[in-house]
Amino acid sequence: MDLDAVTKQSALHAKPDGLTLQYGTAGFRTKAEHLDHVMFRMGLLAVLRSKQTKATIGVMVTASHNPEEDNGVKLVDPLGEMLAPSWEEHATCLANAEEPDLPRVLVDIGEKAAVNLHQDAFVVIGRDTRPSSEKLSQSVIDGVTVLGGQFHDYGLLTTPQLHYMVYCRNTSGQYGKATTEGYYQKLSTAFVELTKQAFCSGDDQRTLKVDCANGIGALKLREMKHYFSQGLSVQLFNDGTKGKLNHLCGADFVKSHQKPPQGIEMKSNERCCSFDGDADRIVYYYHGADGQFHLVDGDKIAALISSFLKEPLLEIGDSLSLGVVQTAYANGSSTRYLEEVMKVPVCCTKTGVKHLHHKAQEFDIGVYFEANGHGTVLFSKAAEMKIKQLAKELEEDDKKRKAAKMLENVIDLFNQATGDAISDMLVIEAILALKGLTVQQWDALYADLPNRQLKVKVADRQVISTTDAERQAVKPPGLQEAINELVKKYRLSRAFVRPSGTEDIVRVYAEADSQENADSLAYEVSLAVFQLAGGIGERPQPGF
Ligand code: 16G
Ligand code: MG
Repeated sequence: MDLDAVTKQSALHAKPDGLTLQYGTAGFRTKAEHLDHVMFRMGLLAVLRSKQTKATIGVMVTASHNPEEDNGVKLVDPLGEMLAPSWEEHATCLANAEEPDLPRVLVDIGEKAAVNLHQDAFVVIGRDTRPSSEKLSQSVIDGVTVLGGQFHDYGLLTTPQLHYMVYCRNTSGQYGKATTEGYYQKLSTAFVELTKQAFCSGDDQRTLKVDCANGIGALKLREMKHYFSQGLSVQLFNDGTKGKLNHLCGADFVKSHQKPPQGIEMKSNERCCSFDGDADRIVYYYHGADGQFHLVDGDKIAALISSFLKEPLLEIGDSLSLGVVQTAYANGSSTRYLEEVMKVPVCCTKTGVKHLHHKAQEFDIGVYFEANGHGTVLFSKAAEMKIKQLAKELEEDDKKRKAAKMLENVIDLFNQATGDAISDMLVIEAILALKGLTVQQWDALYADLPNRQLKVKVADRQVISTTDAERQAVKPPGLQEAINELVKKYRLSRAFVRPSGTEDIVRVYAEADSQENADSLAYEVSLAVFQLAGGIGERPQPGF
């Protein structure tokens, strides 16, 4: 390592004194103007990680669903997965080192992680459409080059596309071609194959309105839609030509406000969906004939997909295990439906894709979705091989072979590297077409329990710590007991609190038998947090 060169270059990306940031749930995220040094340093870190793993590492510049003024960065590990936890710590140390300490911290990481500095390094970079992203990705490149790493800058990409590129490059192209063209082709081919047997129930069924959150999803879906236009026609809204990124639109807005985004025309019973700002989340929704808004969220996506998968899996023999992974935010009705009606095992993990992803790997086929629409289905290598073999060796008209073929296309259609709004959308559309289901019929799988999410400002959100997949607060003393007492007051109720991993706030979740009760419970729990966990600013108020 040429540490003098690092020091010189770093002076051009100097860290503001005293600023400390944490590698959070999905990397660093804050106001874009505070991130130049972090980007440069993540370029450095990506080189070390690449040398250590002897593989290509990805760096994505995005702040997902957060406001346009924010930005962020996360590293992608060799198999398209989130950065390993021990390296998150290195990332935090490196980002927070004061300028004079930078070389020492860099050497330290190299030693602790046993990095062979003579190894070559290769880093791929992608960015979203934020005005700040281009300059920030240049800072990443500066970091990569000063340590002698090679790089390929993909420019504008969705986050899942960058994960895909990393995965392709580290499996010598076996997973697919590491280009956007390769991505479009792989997914579209699987989609077209899968929907071949679909009963064509008129044009209405094959049209989908997509709110792209004024983000990167619009650009990529516009490029891609010609590849699958025979099977599905998508109409893009909030495509970035007018509105502001994530402003009053996008999956996060729709899910948290439980209302439609601005900028989309919805007729009753039309199927619509929203992506978030970097296109790794998707939620569906529609207006019922009664004019009411209906949200079809990540939990219902998981229910649709797992009920669809059960049939072909049974057909090929039931030796492959199927499981669903959720977080504490999963609606109680969805968990009950999966366990009691579908008879599928359900696990609960902490919030954040890496936790779900990890747990899903314990099954042959692991369906994981957060309620906010972030998720995918993972097939173990053994399951994939078994399915592919059956699809090849059985007789043409064998029912078992048809089931295996269908599963094979499903494997190809899911972005196995991470949750992906585009890939999930195509899977959902294929299932609806194959099953001849309308969005209302899908929504009717079960009825969501009314729920409410709130935020509480506290002086230090770390005073709250949780256990049992964030469903129980162990600190501060008395908080969990207070929550338990409040929950007892309502029917079918549940509530939990957790410090956000992406914002400086505490999140409160409550559900109950009616919206009014869910709202009251959420308010009362917020008040308990405010009182027991050092609330600041205005006290929580009742009513929404
Ligand atoms: C990040 C996570 C998302 C999670 C959210 C929770 C990834 C790629 N993204 O956006 O999965 O739902 O954080 O945010 O892991 P919170 O901690 O602020 O509630
Ligand atoms: Mg996102």
